[in-house]
Amino acid sequence: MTILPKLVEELKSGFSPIPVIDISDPESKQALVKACEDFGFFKVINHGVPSELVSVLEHEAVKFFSLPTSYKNQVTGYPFGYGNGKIGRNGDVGWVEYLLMNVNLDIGSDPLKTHAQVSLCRNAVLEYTTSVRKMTCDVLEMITDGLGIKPRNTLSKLVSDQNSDSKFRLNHYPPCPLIHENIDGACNNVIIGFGEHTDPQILSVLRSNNTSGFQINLTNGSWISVPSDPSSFFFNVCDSLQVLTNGRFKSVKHRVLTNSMKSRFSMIYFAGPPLTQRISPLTCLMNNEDESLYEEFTWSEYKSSAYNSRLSDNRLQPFERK
Ligand code: GA4
Repeated sequence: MTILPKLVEELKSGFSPIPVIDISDPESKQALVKACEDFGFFKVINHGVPSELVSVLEHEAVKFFSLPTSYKNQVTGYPFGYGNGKIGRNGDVGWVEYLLMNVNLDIGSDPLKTHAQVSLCRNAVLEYTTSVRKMTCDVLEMITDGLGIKPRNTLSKLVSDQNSDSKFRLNHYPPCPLIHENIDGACNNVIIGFGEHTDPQILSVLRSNNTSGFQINLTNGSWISVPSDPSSFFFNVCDSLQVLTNGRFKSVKHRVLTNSMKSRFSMIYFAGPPLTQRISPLTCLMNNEDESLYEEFTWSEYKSSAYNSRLSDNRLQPFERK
């Protein structure tokens, strides 16, 4: 056994290497920084988000996805609204249906506004995202403390700004009965729910029901499954936070595999900055001899570039300094 023998043994025994951070404990800040450096991913417990907000929203999501397709298809307004099978506009597909919306109702269109039957869902989203945004700001402030950056709202203010461009996504991965046959005749279920990608924003916050399928890519290139935990939140470091830390934090590649038996429901809050925000490495994190690895961009420029990319593209590459 040559490949990561310890990790393989640990995974077999049900152990998960994913960092678990108790954010009610101020001592967790160093562990948080380490998780962002080593994995770009961590699970948060003792988060303070009321479980009723989660269950009300999950209930509304299940109700929404069980509506007739003809109704769901009316919730349009690309890139927002309802989508089924297609991800983005550049040919990516997945075994998933979703509802994507702006968190801030003052920016862009609100695809749910005109759909009476789903306005309940919108109310649940507002209450949920308000609470999850607060948790996200707490996490960002613990991160700045852990990095020794002052003031402690250096990162959280990008997300709490009233013009912050944050998105929210409900995903439904229906059970996928398709079985793929390998060349040697062995069967395995390898249908992709949502293909591998990194998220463009600062942090994204995922909560799912008890159906597994989510995987992250480790820095050595291997994929590991993230055991589902409906009472916790999973945080991804996204591209913009990688740039703000000049590559010290890793924007984690992730994907979702389908399950042949059970539906997976997930809700993701994508914490983004205001459109006009300039993104470049924080000078307080740079030593004299350090050079910026990236050209400065505004969040609006990065988004335009992202929407012209394929899901699995390395979206930061065009912004890397030569
Ligand atoms: C990935 C993260 C979020 O889900 C998302 C996605 C967006 C979309 O589904 O509209 C993108 C994808 C995501 C990055 C590249 C482009 C845009 C699909 C796609 C192929 C809402 C986001 O902000 O970027």
